[in-house]
Amino acid sequence: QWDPNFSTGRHSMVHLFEWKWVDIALECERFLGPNGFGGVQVSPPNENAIITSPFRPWWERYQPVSYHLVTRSGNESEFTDMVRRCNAAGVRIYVDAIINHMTGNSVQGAGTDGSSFDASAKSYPAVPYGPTDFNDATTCPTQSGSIEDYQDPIQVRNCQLSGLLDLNQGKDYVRQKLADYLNKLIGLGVAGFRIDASKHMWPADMKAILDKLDNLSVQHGFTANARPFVVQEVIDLGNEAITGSEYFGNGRVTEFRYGMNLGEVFRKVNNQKLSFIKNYGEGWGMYAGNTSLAFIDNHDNQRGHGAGGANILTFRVAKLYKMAQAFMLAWPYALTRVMSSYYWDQNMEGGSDKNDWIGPPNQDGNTLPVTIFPNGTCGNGWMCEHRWRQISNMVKFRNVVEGTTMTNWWDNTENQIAFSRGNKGFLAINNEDRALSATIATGLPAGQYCDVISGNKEGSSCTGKTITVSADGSVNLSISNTEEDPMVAIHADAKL
Ligand code: ARE
Ligand code: CA
Repeated sequence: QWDPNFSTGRHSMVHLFEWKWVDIALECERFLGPNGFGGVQVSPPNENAIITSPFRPWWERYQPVSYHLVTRSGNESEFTDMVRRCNAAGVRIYVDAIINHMTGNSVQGAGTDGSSFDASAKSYPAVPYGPTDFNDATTCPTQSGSIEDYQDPIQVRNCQLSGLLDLNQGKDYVRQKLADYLNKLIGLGVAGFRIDASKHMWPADMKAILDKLDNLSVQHGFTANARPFVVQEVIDLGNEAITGSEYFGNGRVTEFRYGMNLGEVFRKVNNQKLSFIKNYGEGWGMYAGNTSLAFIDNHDNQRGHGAGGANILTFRVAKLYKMAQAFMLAWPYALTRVMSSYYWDQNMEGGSDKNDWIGPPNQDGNTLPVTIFPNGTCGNGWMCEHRWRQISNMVKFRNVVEGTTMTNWWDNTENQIAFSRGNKGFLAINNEDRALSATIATGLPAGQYCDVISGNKEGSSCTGKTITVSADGSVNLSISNTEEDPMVAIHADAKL
Protein backbone atom coordinates (compact mmCIF):
# COMPACT_ATOMS: atom_id res chain seq x y z
CA GLN A 1 0.00 0.00 0.00
CA TRP A 2 1.54 3.30 -1.18
CA ASP A 3 -1.02 5.62 0.38
CA PRO A 4 0.04 6.90 3.83
CA ASN A 5 -3.60 7.23 4.96
CA PHE A 6 -3.05 10.85 5.99
CA SER A 7 -6.05 12.80 7.15
CA THR A 8 -7.34 15.32 4.60
CA GLY A 9 -5.04 18.09 3.45
CA ARG A 10 -1.81 16.68 4.91
CA HIS A 11 1.11 15.52 2.79
CA SER A 12 4.35 14.98 4.76
CA MET A 13 5.63 12.95 7.67
CA VAL A 14 8.37 13.54 10.23
CA HIS A 15 10.73 11.03 11.85
CA LEU A 16 10.85 11.82 15.58
CA PHE A 17 13.97 9.73 16.11
CA GLU A 18 14.27 8.28 19.64
CA TRP A 19 11.51 10.47 21.09
CA LYS A 20 9.51 9.16 24.02
CA TRP A 21 5.85 8.33 23.41
CA VAL A 22 4.66 10.90 25.96
CA ASP A 23 6.56 13.62 24.09
CA ILE A 24 5.24 12.54 20.69
CA ALA A 25 1.67 12.67 22.00
CA LEU A 26 2.26 16.23 23.19
CA GLU A 27 3.96 17.19 19.94
CA CYS A 28 1.02 15.92 17.88
CA GLU A 29 -1.35 18.10 19.89
CA ARG A 30 0.72 21.24 20.32
CA PHE A 31 2.64 21.39 17.02
CA LEU A 32 2.26 18.69 14.37
CA GLY A 33 -1.53 18.73 14.18
CA PRO A 34 -1.87 22.52 14.07
CA ASN A 35 0.97 22.85 11.54
CA GLY A 36 -0.29 20.39 8.94
CA PHE A 37 2.02 17.44 9.45
CA GLY A 38 0.46 14.19 8.27
CA GLY A 39 2.29 11.62 10.35
CA VAL A 40 5.19 10.56 12.52
CA GLN A 41 7.66 7.74 11.98
CA VAL A 42 8.49 6.52 15.48
CA SER A 43 11.50 4.53 16.69
CA PRO A 44 11.00 0.76 17.06
CA PRO A 45 8.47 0.22 19.89
CA ASN A 46 9.33 -3.43 20.58
CA GLU A 47 11.62 -4.77 23.28
CA ASN A 48 15.31 -4.61 22.33
CA ALA A 49 18.66 -5.75 23.66
CA ILE A 50 20.27 -3.49 26.25
CA ILE A 51 23.76 -2.70 24.97
CA THR A 52 26.18 -1.35 27.56
CA SER A 53 29.38 -1.24 25.50
CA PRO A 54 29.16 1.33 24.05
CA PHE A 55 26.64 2.69 26.54
CA ARG A 56 23.06 2.48 25.28
CA PRO A 57 23.75 3.31 21.59
CA TRP A 58 20.82 4.40 19.40
CA TRP A 59 21.34 1.24 17.39
CA GLU A 60 20.41 -1.13 20.24
CA ARG A 61 16.82 -0.51 19.15
CA TYR A 62 17.57 -2.34 15.92
CA GLN A 63 18.18 -5.54 17.93
CA PRO A 64 14.79 -7.03 18.82
CA VAL A 65 14.34 -9.38 21.77
CA SER A 66 10.55 -9.70 21.66
CA TYR A 67 7.44 -7.89 20.47
CA HIS A 68 6.52 -6.58 23.90
CA LEU A 69 5.98 -2.84 23.59
CA VAL A 70 8.51 -1.73 26.19
CA THR A 71 11.56 0.39 25.28
CA ARG A 72 13.25 3.54 26.47
CA SER A 73 10.59 5.44 24.49
CA GLY A 74 7.93 4.10 26.83
CA ASN A 75 5.62 1.21 27.60
CA GLU A 76 2.50 -0.19 25.99
CA SER A 77 0.02 2.09 27.72
CA GLU A 78 2.07 5.15 26.79
CA PHE A 79 2.30 3.92 23.20
CA THR A 80 -1.45 3.30 23.09
CA ASP A 81 -2.17 6.76 24.48
CA MET A 82 0.19 8.37 21.95
CA VAL A 83 -1.45 6.72 18.95
CA ARG A 84 -4.92 7.67 20.15
CA ARG A 85 -3.99 11.30 20.83
CA CYS A 86 -2.05 11.72 17.59
CA ASN A 87 -4.91 10.30 15.53
CA ALA A 88 -7.26 12.67 17.33
CA ALA A 89 -4.96 15.54 16.30
CA GLY A 90 -5.09 14.36 12.67
CA VAL A 91 -1.56 12.93 12.79
CA ARG A 92 -0.82 9.30 11.85
CA ILE A 93 1.76 7.02 13.47
CA TYR A 94 4.10 4.79 11.41
CA VAL A 95 6.12 2.15 13.21
CA ASP A 96 9.72 1.30 12.36
CA ALA A 97 9.30 -2.49 12.12
CA ILE A 98 12.40 -4.63 12.61
CA ILE A 99 11.32 -7.95 11.13
CA ASN A 100 14.41 -9.16 9.28
CA HIS A 101 16.36 -10.21 12.35
CA MET A 102 16.68 -10.37 16.11
CA THR A 103 19.78 -9.33 18.11
CA GLY A 104 23.44 -9.58 17.25
CA ASN A 105 24.52 -13.23 17.12
CA SER A 106 26.52 -13.29 20.35
CA VAL A 107 24.56 -11.16 22.82
CA GLN A 108 22.53 -12.55 25.68
CA GLY A 109 20.84 -11.35 28.82
CA ALA A 110 17.65 -9.42 29.31
CA GLY A 111 15.89 -6.98 27.02
CA THR A 112 14.25 -3.65 27.80
CA ASP A 113 11.18 -5.46 29.18
CA GLY A 114 13.29 -7.90 31.18
CA SER A 115 12.78 -10.82 28.79
CA SER A 116 15.71 -13.20 28.71
CA PHE A 117 17.34 -14.25 25.46
CA ASP A 118 20.46 -16.00 24.28
CA ALA A 119 21.57 -15.34 20.73
CA SER A 120 24.25 -18.04 20.73
CA ALA A 121 21.46 -20.58 21.37
CA LYS A 122 19.14 -18.72 18.93
CA SER A 123 16.67 -18.52 21.76
CA TYR A 124 14.10 -15.75 22.26
CA PRO A 125 11.57 -17.30 24.64
CA ALA A 126 9.39 -14.18 24.89
CA VAL A 127 8.29 -14.60 21.25
CA PRO A 128 9.10 -17.56 21.24
CA TYR A 129 11.69 -18.16 18.52
CA GLY A 130 14.13 -21.06 18.56
CA PRO A 131 16.99 -22.31 16.37
CA THR A 132 14.77 -23.52 13.53
CA ASP A 133 13.25 -20.08 13.01
CA PHE A 134 16.48 -18.65 11.68
CA ASN A 135 18.43 -18.99 8.49
CA ASP A 136 21.45 -21.26 8.84
CA ALA A 137 24.04 -23.10 6.75
CA THR A 138 21.29 -24.81 4.76
CA THR A 139 19.92 -21.46 3.53
CA CYS A 140 22.88 -19.05 3.77
CA PRO A 141 25.80 -19.98 1.47
CA THR A 142 28.65 -18.09 3.19
CA GLN A 143 31.22 -19.63 5.53
CA SER A 144 30.93 -16.80 8.03
CA GLY A 145 27.13 -16.82 8.01
CA SER A 146 27.22 -13.09 7.26
CA ILE A 147 26.57 -11.25 4.01
CA GLU A 148 29.88 -11.11 2.16
CA ASP A 149 28.82 -10.16 -1.36
CA TYR A 150 26.00 -7.70 -2.05
CA GLN A 151 25.92 -8.86 -5.67
CA ASP A 152 24.51 -12.23 -4.52
CA PRO A 153 20.79 -11.86 -3.67
CA ILE A 154 20.75 -15.18 -1.79
CA GLN A 155 23.42 -13.99 0.62
CA VAL A 156 21.76 -10.63 1.03
CA ARG A 157 18.44 -12.27 1.94
CA ASN A 158 19.51 -15.39 3.81
CA CYS A 159 22.73 -14.45 5.58
CA GLN A 160 23.28 -12.14 8.54
CA LEU A 161 23.32 -8.39 8.10
CA SER A 162 26.20 -7.18 10.31
CA GLY A 163 25.98 -10.31 12.46
CA LEU A 164 22.27 -9.89 13.29
CA LEU A 165 20.49 -13.25 13.72
CA ASP A 166 18.52 -13.64 10.51
CA LEU A 167 14.90 -14.76 10.75
CA ASN A 168 13.63 -17.17 8.12
CA GLN A 169 10.52 -15.47 6.73
CA GLY A 170 10.01 -18.49 4.49
CA LYS A 171 8.53 -20.29 7.52
CA ASP A 172 4.85 -19.81 8.16
CA TYR A 173 5.44 -19.77 11.92
CA VAL A 174 7.81 -16.82 11.59
CA ARG A 175 5.46 -15.04 9.19
CA GLN A 176 2.63 -15.47 11.66
CA LYS A 177 4.62 -14.14 14.63
CA LEU A 178 5.62 -11.09 12.60
CA ALA A 179 2.09 -10.53 11.34
CA ASP A 180 0.73 -10.89 14.90
CA TYR A 181 3.11 -8.14 16.04
CA LEU A 182 2.13 -5.81 13.21
CA ASN A 183 -1.57 -6.59 13.68
CA LYS A 184 -1.32 -5.74 17.34
CA LEU A 185 0.00 -2.31 16.34
CA ILE A 186 -2.76 -1.89 13.74
CA GLY A 187 -5.26 -2.70 16.47
CA LEU A 188 -3.79 0.13 18.54
CA GLY A 189 -4.41 2.53 15.65
CA VAL A 190 -1.14 2.86 13.75
CA ALA A 191 -1.41 3.75 10.05
CA GLY A 192 1.51 1.78 8.67
CA PHE A 193 5.12 0.74 8.80
CA ARG A 194 8.67 1.55 7.77
CA ILE A 195 10.04 -1.92 7.19
CA ASP A 196 13.68 -2.01 8.22
CA ALA A 197 16.25 -3.89 6.13
CA SER A 198 13.72 -4.86 3.47
CA LYS A 199 16.52 -5.57 1.01
CA HIS A 200 17.42 -8.45 3.28
CA MET A 201 14.05 -10.18 2.92
CA TRP A 202 12.57 -11.82 -0.17
CA PRO A 203 9.83 -9.61 -1.65
CA ALA A 204 7.51 -12.64 -1.84
CA ASP A 205 8.06 -13.47 1.85
CA MET A 206 7.26 -9.89 2.74
CA LYS A 207 4.14 -10.05 0.63
CA ALA A 208 3.05 -13.19 2.47
CA ILE A 209 3.41 -11.33 5.78
CA LEU A 210 1.69 -8.18 4.53
CA ASP A 211 -1.20 -10.27 3.17
CA LYS A 212 -1.85 -11.41 6.74
CA LEU A 213 -2.33 -7.87 8.00
CA ASP A 214 -5.65 -6.50 9.13
CA ASN A 215 -7.32 -3.43 7.68
CA LEU A 216 -6.68 -0.22 9.60
CA SER A 217 -8.79 0.36 12.64
CA VAL A 218 -12.12 2.04 11.94
CA GLN A 219 -12.42 2.89 15.65
CA HIS A 220 -9.30 5.02 15.28
CA GLY A 221 -10.78 7.03 12.42
CA PHE A 222 -9.58 5.18 9.33
CA THR A 223 -11.95 4.56 6.45
CA ALA A 224 -13.35 1.05 6.06
CA ASN A 225 -11.02 -1.36 4.27
CA ALA A 226 -8.00 1.00 4.45
CA ARG A 227 -4.76 -0.96 4.18
CA PRO A 228 -1.61 -0.27 6.22
CA PHE A 229 0.90 2.05 4.57
CA VAL A 230 4.23 0.39 3.82
CA VAL A 231 7.60 1.96 3.09
CA GLN A 232 10.40 -0.51 2.61
CA GLU A 233 13.94 0.46 3.51
CA VAL A 234 15.99 -0.63 0.52
CA ILE A 235 19.27 1.15 -0.15
CA ASP A 236 19.55 1.06 -3.93
CA LEU A 237 22.11 3.39 -5.43
CA GLY A 238 21.92 1.56 -8.72
CA ASN A 239 24.99 -0.65 -8.43
CA GLU A 240 23.78 -3.89 -6.83
CA ALA A 241 21.98 -7.05 -7.91
CA ILE A 242 18.92 -6.15 -5.84
CA THR A 243 16.85 -3.18 -6.97
CA GLY A 244 14.19 -1.26 -5.11
CA SER A 245 11.74 -1.88 -7.94
CA GLU A 246 11.45 -5.53 -6.84
CA TYR A 247 9.55 -4.20 -3.82
CA PHE A 248 7.08 -1.78 -5.43
CA GLY A 249 4.35 -4.44 -5.32
CA ASN A 250 4.46 -4.35 -1.51
CA GLY A 251 4.47 -0.59 -0.99
CA ARG A 252 6.74 2.40 -1.31
CA VAL A 253 10.54 2.20 -1.32
CA THR A 254 13.03 4.62 0.24
CA GLU A 255 14.75 6.64 -2.51
CA PHE A 256 18.27 7.08 -1.13
CA ARG A 257 19.52 8.76 -4.31
CA TYR A 258 17.25 11.72 -3.56
CA GLY A 259 19.17 13.10 -0.58
CA MET A 260 22.51 11.92 -1.84
CA ASN A 261 22.25 13.68 -5.20
CA LEU A 262 20.70 16.77 -3.69
CA GLY A 263 23.57 16.97 -1.20
CA GLU A 264 26.01 17.03 -4.10
CA VAL A 265 23.96 19.68 -5.88
CA PHE A 266 23.74 22.06 -2.92
CA ARG A 267 27.39 21.50 -2.00
CA LYS A 268 28.31 21.99 -5.68
CA VAL A 269 30.50 18.89 -5.77
CA ASN A 270 31.20 17.05 -9.02
CA ASN A 271 30.28 20.25 -10.88
CA GLN A 272 26.67 19.93 -9.83
CA LYS A 273 24.49 23.01 -10.12
CA LEU A 274 20.98 23.91 -8.99
CA SER A 275 20.02 24.61 -12.60
CA PHE A 276 20.40 20.85 -13.24
CA ILE A 277 17.53 19.87 -10.94
CA LYS A 278 14.84 21.16 -13.27
CA ASN A 279 13.76 17.54 -13.82
CA TYR A 280 14.64 16.21 -10.34
CA GLY A 281 13.12 12.82 -9.55
CA GLU A 282 12.21 10.47 -12.38
CA GLY A 283 14.21 12.67 -14.77
CA TRP A 284 17.30 11.83 -12.73
CA GLY A 285 16.66 8.10 -12.91
CA MET A 286 14.91 7.85 -9.56
CA TYR A 287 11.83 5.75 -8.83
CA ALA A 288 8.39 6.91 -9.91
CA GLY A 289 7.20 9.44 -7.36
CA ASN A 290 4.10 7.47 -6.43
CA THR A 291 6.18 4.50 -5.29
CA SER A 292 8.93 6.30 -3.41
CA LEU A 293 9.73 8.10 -0.18
CA ALA A 294 12.00 11.16 -0.45
CA PHE A 295 14.12 12.58 2.38
CA ILE A 296 17.24 14.72 2.73
CA ASP A 297 18.86 12.65 5.49
CA ASN A 298 17.87 9.77 7.76
CA HIS A 299 18.96 8.47 11.15
CA ASP A 300 21.70 6.38 9.53
CA ASN A 301 23.29 8.63 6.95
CA GLN A 302 23.24 11.74 9.16
CA ARG A 303 25.93 9.91 11.19
CA GLY A 304 27.81 7.98 8.49
CA HIS A 305 25.85 4.69 8.72
CA GLY A 306 23.88 3.29 5.79
CA ALA A 307 24.42 5.04 2.48
CA GLY A 308 24.83 8.45 0.97
CA GLY A 309 28.36 9.34 1.99
CA ALA A 310 29.89 12.59 3.09
CA ASN A 311 27.69 14.86 1.00
CA ILE A 312 24.47 14.16 2.90
CA LEU A 313 23.09 17.41 4.28
CA THR A 314 22.12 17.55 7.97
CA PHE A 315 21.31 20.08 10.69
CA ARG A 316 25.06 20.67 10.99
CA VAL A 317 25.06 22.59 7.71
CA ALA A 318 21.86 24.42 8.51
CA LYS A 319 21.89 26.98 5.71
CA LEU A 320 22.23 24.39 2.94
CA TYR A 321 19.95 21.98 4.80
CA LYS A 322 17.05 24.43 4.96
CA MET A 323 17.42 25.20 1.24
CA ALA A 324 17.38 21.50 0.35
CA GLN A 325 14.37 20.84 2.60
CA ALA A 326 12.55 23.79 1.04
CA PHE A 327 13.25 22.43 -2.43
CA MET A 328 12.07 18.93 -1.51
CA LEU A 329 8.87 20.17 0.12
CA ALA A 330 8.06 22.49 -2.78
CA TRP A 331 8.87 19.98 -5.49
CA PRO A 332 6.12 17.71 -6.87
CA TYR A 333 7.89 14.38 -6.38
CA ALA A 334 7.28 11.48 -3.98
CA LEU A 335 6.03 11.30 -0.44
CA THR A 336 8.23 13.49 1.75
CA ARG A 337 9.71 12.77 5.17
CA VAL A 338 11.40 15.36 7.36
CA MET A 339 14.10 14.26 9.82
CA SER A 340 14.06 15.37 13.46
CA SER A 341 17.28 14.61 15.30
CA TYR A 342 19.08 14.97 18.58
CA TYR A 343 22.50 16.60 18.92
CA TRP A 344 25.69 14.74 19.68
CA ASP A 345 29.34 15.79 19.65
CA GLN A 346 31.17 14.32 16.71
CA ASN A 347 34.67 12.94 17.07
CA MET A 348 36.06 12.64 13.57
CA GLU A 349 39.03 10.36 13.05
CA GLY A 350 40.19 9.44 9.58
CA GLY A 351 36.93 10.59 8.05
CA SER A 352 34.60 8.69 10.34
CA ASP A 353 32.83 9.73 13.51
CA LYS A 354 33.95 7.75 16.56
CA ASN A 355 30.80 9.01 18.30
CA ASP A 356 28.37 7.74 15.66
CA TRP A 357 26.85 5.38 18.26
CA ILE A 358 25.77 7.98 20.83
CA GLY A 359 22.18 7.49 21.93
CA PRO A 360 19.53 10.11 22.63
CA PRO A 361 19.95 12.77 25.35
CA ASN A 362 19.69 10.81 28.60
CA GLN A 363 20.45 10.52 32.25
CA ASP A 364 21.81 7.08 33.15
CA GLY A 365 20.18 5.67 30.02
CA ASN A 366 16.76 7.23 30.65
CA THR A 367 15.83 9.37 27.67
CA LEU A 368 15.36 13.03 28.55
CA PRO A 369 12.10 14.79 27.73
CA VAL A 370 11.85 17.21 24.82
CA THR A 371 11.55 20.63 26.43
CA ILE A 372 10.18 23.58 24.46
CA PHE A 373 11.44 27.15 24.86
CA PRO A 374 9.09 30.12 24.60
CA ASN A 375 10.39 30.79 21.05
CA GLY A 376 9.30 27.31 19.97
CA THR A 377 12.74 25.72 19.72
CA CYS A 378 13.65 22.60 21.70
CA GLY A 379 15.97 22.04 24.65
CA ASN A 380 17.74 19.10 26.28
CA GLY A 381 19.72 18.39 23.11
CA TRP A 382 16.75 17.82 20.79
CA MET A 383 17.32 19.53 17.43
CA CYS A 384 13.68 19.62 16.33
CA GLU A 385 14.48 20.49 12.72
CA HIS A 386 10.79 20.00 11.99
CA ARG A 387 10.06 23.06 14.14
CA TRP A 388 12.48 25.32 12.28
CA ARG A 389 10.19 27.92 10.72
CA GLN A 390 11.78 27.49 7.29
CA ILE A 391 10.98 23.76 7.37
CA SER A 392 7.56 23.66 9.06
CA ASN A 393 6.34 26.50 6.84
CA MET A 394 7.37 24.49 3.79
CA VAL A 395 5.45 21.47 5.12
CA LYS A 396 2.45 23.80 5.05
CA PHE A 397 3.45 25.06 1.58
CA ARG A 398 3.32 21.49 0.30
CA ASN A 399 -0.23 21.13 1.65
CA VAL A 400 -1.31 24.39 0.00
CA VAL A 401 0.11 23.56 -3.46
CA GLU A 402 -1.02 19.91 -3.53
CA GLY A 403 -2.55 18.98 -6.86
CA THR A 404 -0.67 21.56 -8.92
CA THR A 405 2.22 20.93 -11.27
CA MET A 406 5.59 22.64 -11.49
CA THR A 407 5.49 25.67 -13.80
CA ASN A 408 7.53 28.78 -14.59
CA TRP A 409 10.93 27.16 -14.07
CA TRP A 410 13.63 29.82 -14.05
CA ASP A 411 17.38 29.55 -13.55
CA ASN A 412 20.49 31.60 -14.20
CA THR A 413 22.19 28.51 -15.71
CA GLU A 414 24.11 28.19 -12.43
CA ASN A 415 22.89 28.06 -8.82
CA GLN A 416 19.91 30.37 -8.78
CA ILE A 417 16.52 28.76 -9.41
CA ALA A 418 12.84 29.57 -9.08
CA PHE A 419 9.61 27.80 -9.94
CA SER A 420 5.88 27.92 -9.28
CA ARG A 421 3.39 25.32 -8.26
CA GLY A 422 0.50 26.21 -10.54
CA ASN A 423 -1.12 29.40 -9.25
CA LYS A 424 -0.69 28.36 -5.61
CA GLY A 425 2.95 28.75 -4.65
CA PHE A 426 6.37 30.01 -5.69
CA LEU A 427 9.91 29.31 -4.44
CA ALA A 428 13.20 31.00 -5.36
CA ILE A 429 16.61 29.85 -4.10
CA ASN A 430 19.96 31.63 -4.40
CA ASN A 431 22.86 29.24 -3.76
CA GLU A 432 25.29 31.45 -5.68
CA ASP A 433 28.18 33.42 -4.18
CA ARG A 434 26.50 36.62 -5.35
CA ALA A 435 23.08 38.25 -5.17
CA LEU A 436 20.07 37.10 -7.12
CA SER A 437 18.41 40.02 -8.84
CA ALA A 438 15.78 39.33 -11.48
CA THR A 439 12.16 39.71 -12.51
CA ILE A 440 10.56 36.26 -12.49
CA ALA A 441 7.09 34.89 -13.30
CA THR A 442 5.33 33.39 -10.27
CA GLY A 443 2.03 32.18 -11.71
CA LEU A 444 0.30 33.75 -8.66
CA PRO A 445 -2.49 36.32 -8.61
CA ALA A 446 -1.29 39.89 -8.14
CA GLY A 447 -1.01 41.14 -4.57
CA GLN A 448 1.17 41.16 -1.49
CA TYR A 449 2.37 37.94 0.07
CA CYS A 450 4.32 37.06 3.19
CA ASP A 451 7.57 35.24 2.54
CA VAL A 452 7.19 32.13 4.71
CA ILE A 453 10.96 31.57 4.92
CA SER A 454 11.83 34.82 6.72
CA GLY A 455 8.62 34.98 8.75
CA ASN A 456 4.92 34.30 9.00
CA LYS A 457 1.70 35.98 8.08
CA GLU A 458 0.22 37.29 11.28
CA GLY A 459 -3.15 38.95 10.96
CA SER A 460 -2.84 41.42 8.11
CA SER A 461 0.92 41.78 8.15
CA CYS A 462 4.12 39.82 7.67
CA THR A 463 6.69 39.21 10.41
CA GLY A 464 9.32 38.69 7.67
CA LYS A 465 9.63 39.98 4.12
CA THR A 466 6.61 41.14 2.15
CA ILE A 467 6.73 40.14 -1.52
CA THR A 468 4.73 41.97 -4.17
CA VAL A 469 3.40 40.06 -7.17
CA SER A 470 2.60 42.54 -9.93
CA ALA A 471 -0.40 42.56 -12.26
CA ASP A 472 1.37 40.37 -14.81
CA GLY A 473 2.20 37.76 -12.13
CA SER A 474 5.90 38.54 -11.87
CA VAL A 475 8.06 39.48 -8.89
CA ASN A 476 11.04 41.75 -8.82
CA LEU A 477 13.33 39.69 -6.62
CA SER A 478 16.58 40.46 -4.96
CA ILE A 479 18.05 37.89 -2.62
CA SER A 480 21.49 38.47 -1.18
CA ASN A 481 23.71 35.42 -0.84
CA THR A 482 24.66 36.61 2.63
CA GLU A 483 21.13 36.35 4.02
CA GLU A 484 20.56 33.79 6.74
CA ASP A 485 18.27 31.98 4.31
CA PRO A 486 18.91 33.06 0.73
CA MET A 487 15.49 32.03 -0.54
CA VAL A 488 11.92 33.22 -0.76
CA ALA A 489 8.68 31.19 -0.64
CA ILE A 490 5.14 32.51 -1.05
CA HIS A 491 1.83 30.73 -1.34
CA ALA A 492 -1.91 31.29 -1.58
CA ASP A 493 -2.49 31.03 2.18
CA ALA A 494 0.16 33.66 2.93
CA LYS A 495 -1.45 36.39 0.79
CA LEU A 496 -2.26 39.62 2.61
C1 ARE B 1 25.44 -3.08 15.47
C2 ARE B 1 26.92 -2.79 15.41
C3 ARE B 1 27.62 -3.80 14.50
C4 ARE B 1 27.32 -5.21 14.98
C5 ARE B 1 25.83 -5.43 15.06
C6 ARE B 1 25.45 -6.78 15.61
O1 ARE B 1 27.13 -1.46 14.93
O2 ARE B 1 29.02 -3.54 14.53
O3 ARE B 1 27.88 -6.14 14.08
O4 ARE B 1 25.24 -4.42 15.89
O5 ARE B 1 25.96 -6.94 16.90
C7 ARE B 1 21.77 -0.24 12.94
C8 ARE B 1 23.23 0.23 12.87
C9 ARE B 1 24.18 -0.96 12.93
C10 ARE B 1 23.89 -1.83 14.13
C11 ARE B 1 22.47 -2.34 13.95
C12 ARE B 1 22.01 -3.27 15.06
O6 ARE B 1 23.42 0.97 11.67
O7 ARE B 1 25.51 -0.42 13.02
O8 ARE B 1 24.80 -2.90 14.19
O9 ARE B 1 21.57 -1.19 13.98
O10 ARE B 1 22.17 -2.70 16.31
C13 ARE B 1 22.79 -2.00 5.17
C14 ARE B 1 21.34 -2.48 5.12
C15 ARE B 1 20.37 -1.46 5.67
C16 ARE B 1 20.80 -0.94 7.05
C17 ARE B 1 22.21 -0.37 6.88
C18 ARE B 1 22.75 0.21 8.20
O11 ARE B 1 21.00 -2.82 3.79
O12 ARE B 1 19.09 -2.09 5.79
O13 ARE B 1 23.09 -1.42 6.43
N1 ARE B 1 19.85 0.03 7.60
C19 ARE B 1 18.83 -0.40 8.61
C20 ARE B 1 18.63 0.63 9.71
C21 ARE B 1 19.86 0.68 10.60
C22 ARE B 1 20.02 -0.65 11.33
C23 ARE B 1 19.64 -1.81 10.50
C24 ARE B 1 19.11 -1.70 9.24
C25 ARE B 1 19.65 -3.13 11.17
O14 ARE B 1 18.29 1.86 9.16
O15 ARE B 1 19.78 1.73 11.54
O16 ARE B 1 21.41 -0.82 11.71
O17 ARE B 1 18.39 -3.24 11.83
C26 ARE B 1 25.70 -0.40 1.04
C27 ARE B 1 24.54 -1.37 0.80
C28 ARE B 1 23.46 -1.20 1.85
C29 ARE B 1 24.07 -1.29 3.24
C30 ARE B 1 25.16 -0.21 3.38
C31 ARE B 1 25.82 -0.23 4.75
O18 ARE B 1 25.28 0.92 0.77
O19 ARE B 1 23.98 -1.11 -0.47
O20 ARE B 1 22.50 -2.22 1.69
O21 ARE B 1 23.02 -1.00 4.19
O22 ARE B 1 26.15 -0.45 2.39
O23 ARE B 1 26.36 -1.49 5.00
CA1 CA C 1 17.25 -11.85 5.95
